[in-house]
Amino acid sequence: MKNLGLTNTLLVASAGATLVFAASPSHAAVINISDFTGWQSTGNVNLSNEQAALFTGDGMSSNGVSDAALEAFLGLTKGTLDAFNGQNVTDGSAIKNTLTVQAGDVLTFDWHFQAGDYLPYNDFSFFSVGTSLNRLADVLQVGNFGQTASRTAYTFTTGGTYTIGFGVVNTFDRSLGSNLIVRRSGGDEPVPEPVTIVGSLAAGAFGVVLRYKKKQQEKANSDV
Ligand SMILES: [Ca+2]
Ligand SMILES: [Ca+2]
Repeated sequence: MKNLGLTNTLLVASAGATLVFAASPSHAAVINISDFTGWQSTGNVNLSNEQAALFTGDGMSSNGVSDAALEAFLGLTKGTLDAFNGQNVTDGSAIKNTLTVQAGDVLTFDWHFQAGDYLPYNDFSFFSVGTSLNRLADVLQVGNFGQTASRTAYTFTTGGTYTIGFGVVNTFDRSLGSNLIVRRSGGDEPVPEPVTIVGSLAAGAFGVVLRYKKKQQEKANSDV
């Protein structure tokens, strides 16, 4: 992203959501998400100015919504998530907003995926642009109970108005939830915060044995 002054920044408010367009000298613009409070959500989601935190169901305290409900919410054809994953997606959470762009515009965001499950339960996180799905990370990539953080820049090849969505889902069953955090790109805070990493690793180390046992007990009740 170009380092431009405020005079070059156009603030566009749409349906309560704020997206910052930092105009570059060329035609294309870099689009940062500056506030998540105006985004629509379904499932178990926490929205703030700085970030959106999305959680799958976990069979205990967290409730997601069905994959069919997620597809309807995001404007995806029914069955898209199962087909995309090649495995049965069961539940999850999602957020969405509408964005009008020109060809060449770039949407940037930081994200962090925490897998709370192990293979073959390939929980995954994604973002959608219109009806196209893009994988962010899954258990297969980060390993059992693993995590990863990255920055994604998506270039729109065609101008228009798009529904932009983010989601995280369970695969095969609805237990051992995973989560996705999305943040505006270019913020001062690292993604994820060091304290969060330490806490997650500690919790993972202590929880792994219990989680395997728990899953074996639940296997007979697994959702399909
Ligand atoms: Ca399914
Ligand atoms: Ca899971």
